[in-house]
Amino acid sequence: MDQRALVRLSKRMSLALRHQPDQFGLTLDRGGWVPVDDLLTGLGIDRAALEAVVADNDKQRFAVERGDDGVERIRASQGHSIPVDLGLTPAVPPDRLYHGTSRDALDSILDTGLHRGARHHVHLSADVPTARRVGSRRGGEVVVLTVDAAGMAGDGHVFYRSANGVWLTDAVPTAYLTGP
Ligand code: HQG
Repeated sequence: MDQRALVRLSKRMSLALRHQPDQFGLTLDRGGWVPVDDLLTGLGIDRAALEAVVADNDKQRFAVERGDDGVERIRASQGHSIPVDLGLTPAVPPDRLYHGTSRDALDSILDTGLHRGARHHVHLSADVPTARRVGSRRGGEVVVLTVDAAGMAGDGHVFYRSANGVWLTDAVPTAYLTGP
C-alpha cells in the first residue's frame, strides 16, 4: 500500500474507533476496544492492510492486544469524542508542554485558556516540532503555545500520558499559557 492509501485508511480507522463506530456497524467496549475481526469486516479491509497501518503509523495511534479470552482487539490510544474509559493513570508531566494551533485561535486561547472541545482532553505535545505538526493540520499560520505544566501539576491539575505519548489534561487556564 502506498503512503497515501495508508493515511486514508488510518483516517477511516480513526473515525471508526474514536468518533462514529456505529457508522461501521461497530460497538466499542467500555475501554474503547473492538475485536480486530469486527473492524476488518466493518471497514471491508483485510488483515494485511490493517497491520500495515498499525505498524507504519507515524504516531502509533492504534493499540492491539489479545484479551484473556483469546480475542485480539484494537483501539485508538487517544483522541476520542465518544465516551470511552481509556483507564489512564495520572502521570507527572515534564516542566513544559506545548500546544500547536492556528494563528486564528490564538486570541481566543489567550483570553479563555485551552478547552478540550469535542474530545475528552486538551492534547499537549512533549516537544515543539510535534506541536508544530499538530497545529499545521488546521492550515494557515501555525503558532505554538508553551504550557507551564510543572506549575499546573503543582496546583493540583491532573495530567495523563496516552500509550502513544500524547499529554492530556482537562483544560489549561490562561495563567499557565505563554503565547508565541
Ligand atoms: C483549539 C491529532 C479557540 C485548539 C493531534 C485546537 C492531537 C481553541 C482545536 C489531537 C481554544 C481543537 C488533538 C479556545 C482550544 N479558543 N480555539 N479557547 N481552546 N482551541 O483537533 O489539539 O492525528 O480537537 O487549539 O495530533 O488540534 O488525530 O485538538 O486547534 O493529538 O491522531 O481547538 O488530534 O491527533 O482541535 O488535536 P482538536 P488538537 P490525530
